[in-house]
Amino acid sequence: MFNPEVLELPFFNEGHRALHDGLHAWAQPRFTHRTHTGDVDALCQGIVRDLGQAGWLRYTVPEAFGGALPELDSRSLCVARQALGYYDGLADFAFAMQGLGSGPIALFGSDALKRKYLPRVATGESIAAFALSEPDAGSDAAAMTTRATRTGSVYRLNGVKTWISNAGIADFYTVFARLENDEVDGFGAFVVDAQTPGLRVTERFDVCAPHPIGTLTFTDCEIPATQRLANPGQGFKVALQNLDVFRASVGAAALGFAEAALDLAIDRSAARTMFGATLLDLQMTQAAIGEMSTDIDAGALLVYRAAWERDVRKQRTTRSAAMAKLFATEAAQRIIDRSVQLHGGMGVRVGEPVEMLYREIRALRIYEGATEVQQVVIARETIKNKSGGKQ
Ligand code: COS
Repeated sequence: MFNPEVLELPFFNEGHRALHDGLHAWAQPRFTHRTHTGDVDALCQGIVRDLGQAGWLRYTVPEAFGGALPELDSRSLCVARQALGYYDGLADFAFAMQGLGSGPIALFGSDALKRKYLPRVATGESIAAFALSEPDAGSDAAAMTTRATRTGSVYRLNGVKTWISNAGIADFYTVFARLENDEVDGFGAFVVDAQTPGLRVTERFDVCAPHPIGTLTFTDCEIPATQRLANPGQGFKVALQNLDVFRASVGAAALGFAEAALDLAIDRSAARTMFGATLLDLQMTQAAIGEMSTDIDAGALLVYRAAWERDVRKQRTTRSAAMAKLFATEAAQRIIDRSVQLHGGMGVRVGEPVEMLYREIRALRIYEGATEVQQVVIARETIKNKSGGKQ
């Protein structure tokens, strides 16, 4: 469970502590075994509805549009994802996607777009999605080929987006495309309603920790210019600034997964007898637990530094958010793998919570910028800082 001493650090205020306590109390009885059976779309829609009704999704939008706090608060997003991740990967996913999908509107939308979309995201009546990746443009996001061709006050979208979480259940998608025939070159960002003619979900596929995901195809899909976020040409920045906010929260979810794995490892080791003692009595086990615990605290410090810098210092957090995601997700993978090892055969038995964690953690090292992308981002920022911003 979340080390309560972390919450006493100066990164946090009473609101964060109350959010942490309230969300743990809410989630604990609901998500008991990490696994779900049944249709993943219906499960996810149900979790969004429940999160909305309980008021937790209000942390994904600003107060003026139905949210809990005046602005998107990175520490609250991280506290919430860490708490939900502790109990259930799908619950974390459902919460996170409301934020990632609507974040570009909260950060860059006109007041009219904010009024139109955000209140229903906060109540869970509307499901959001973020559509950046393409079959040939994942890590290299600027290689995207989806086009938005302008004719007067209308854009026509053509192209394919894939790896789109919530594809098929989302009510709207924030979509990024290369501009054509516009006042400037570069990229645009658009809010596209799921029912817009010319937008189809052309593929659905399964991933190792099930959640709704698939491919979207845009064929002469007409979008009024009023659905554009920011000025023409600013689309790439919209995507990357949104990712700067949510990358730290991916690290927070990984921390929640890792804490669950550590607790399971301790419980299992204490219960398991071998060589005339418990597994927990063996120093080899204690060495593992010492490292797991240290990695979790180190990850928490990086995650909450990034979130605090954004909330309090109001500064761009590209470097610290990349470090938080890189370290916390890689550490969580190591921690969960060790927990599986301490479980022995039980660790690979399908349906065991630790086996589910092993599947849940894997995608976090890939989505919202793979580990290797974070390494490049950190290196670039570090080199730039060293040369006094002259690079
Ligand atoms: N915030 C705001 N603007 C940013 C930014 C950030 N964090 N990072 C870069 N930019 C701006 C740059 O300043 C530059 O602007 P100008 O053209 O005005 O100078 C522009 O964006 C392009 O930046 P850059 O040259 O660094 O882009 P690259 O194509 O070299 O690559 C990476 C940037 C690799 C970092 C980017 O493509 C990336 O993050 N890829 C991963 C994408 C991802 O996370 N995919 C998962 C999808 S969500 S599941």
